[in-house]
Amino acid sequence: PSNPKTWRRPVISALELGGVKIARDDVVRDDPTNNVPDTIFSKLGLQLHRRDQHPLGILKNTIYDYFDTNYSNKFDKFDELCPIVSVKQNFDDVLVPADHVSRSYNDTYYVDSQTVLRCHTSAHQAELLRKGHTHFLVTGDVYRRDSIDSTHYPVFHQMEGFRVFSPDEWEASGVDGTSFAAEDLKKCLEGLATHLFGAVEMRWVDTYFPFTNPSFELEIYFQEKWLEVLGCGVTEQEILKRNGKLNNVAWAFGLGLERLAMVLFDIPDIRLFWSNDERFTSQFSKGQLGIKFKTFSKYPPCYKDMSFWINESFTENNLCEVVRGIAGDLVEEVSLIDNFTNKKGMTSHCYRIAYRSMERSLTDEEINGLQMSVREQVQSKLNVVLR
Ligand code: FA5
Ligand code: MG
Repeated sequence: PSNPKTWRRPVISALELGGVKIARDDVVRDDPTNNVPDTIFSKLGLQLHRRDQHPLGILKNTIYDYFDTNYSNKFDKFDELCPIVSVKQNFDDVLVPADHVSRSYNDTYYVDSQTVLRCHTSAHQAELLRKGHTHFLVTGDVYRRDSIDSTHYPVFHQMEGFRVFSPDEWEASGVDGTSFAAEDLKKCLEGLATHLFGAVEMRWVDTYFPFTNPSFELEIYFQEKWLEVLGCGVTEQEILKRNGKLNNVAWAFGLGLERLAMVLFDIPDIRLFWSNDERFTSQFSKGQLGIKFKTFSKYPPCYKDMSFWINESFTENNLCEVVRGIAGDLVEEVSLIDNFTNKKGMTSHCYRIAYRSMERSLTDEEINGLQMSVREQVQSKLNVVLR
């Protein structure tokens, strides 16, 4: 079929999330404060992390086992919290500054000016603290406008961990609460990494998050590279204070389930997690972490280049959204391959789009049809001038 519309999955008009019915029109709207496309709405409610035979579900259950065993079932587990949250939950409650880039329409999906698709599971920390939970794990789908390549997808999954300590737990140790929590956190996560990977090379990198201090990232050595798999740290006192835990200290972490699953199962491309192809889904079974994915023959990619003069409002995330809106999961990567500014101050970008299906070979006709639609929409929606 050369008409790109024909391979898009039909968009359903409503879905149920944690028992609540959500209409498409409540999430996708023709309204300047809404930037959620149908491609994203169609992912809401799929809950890959709740499928026991799916790599993400298998991984989630294995992490649950680690916490159940080492903390005698003390961690409360949540994996059905609604991904549609308020700006307050997603940003304010975790002290994200008012001018932080992550709040922009370019980075986050807004349902309306006060409501977003959560961009991290940290959005649930405050409410769970207020409800009195002191040890918890939150697993869920998270949404980010982002570039396109084999390890980035606009929907992925995180697991948040949170542990509150009371004064008697660190006072006896002779170190201050913050150092005590930081050390406990690192021990917990190193233990988890060993539980998942066996012996593996890992390293801690200092970083920054608005909601933790100190903050760290854990990297794992994989395919000759260091891969960032989680962020974590000692929770800012302000968050505890606001939510009824004035005299406590706490740690928190947020791990990327796809990143870990790609390493554990040898899954080469993040789009595969969304595949319904039996050659993918049939390779995994409940409780089995060790299985290595056998790639079905890789179909050849097809590259198309496109150059245009940009304007001030151009962003790569907007371009990627247009391309994904047309080609869906047939697009593997969008990369900037040339960039220059002429004497008049006009800037030209050349992007290379890699088209590849993981399930079949694409015909020239199909790809040309896609590329033609991409060119048309890039021009009409992004107001750039094709060269
Ligand atoms: C966060 O989202 C923080 N909320 C994590 C956190 C929680 C820190 C609690 C401290 C305390 P970050 O944006 O780095 O941080 O994402 C966390 C992890 O999600 C990353 O380490 C990575 O494994 C994964 N991740 C991030 N972006 C993507 C993406 N586009 N695709 C797949 N995985 C991603
Ligand atoms: Mg990070």
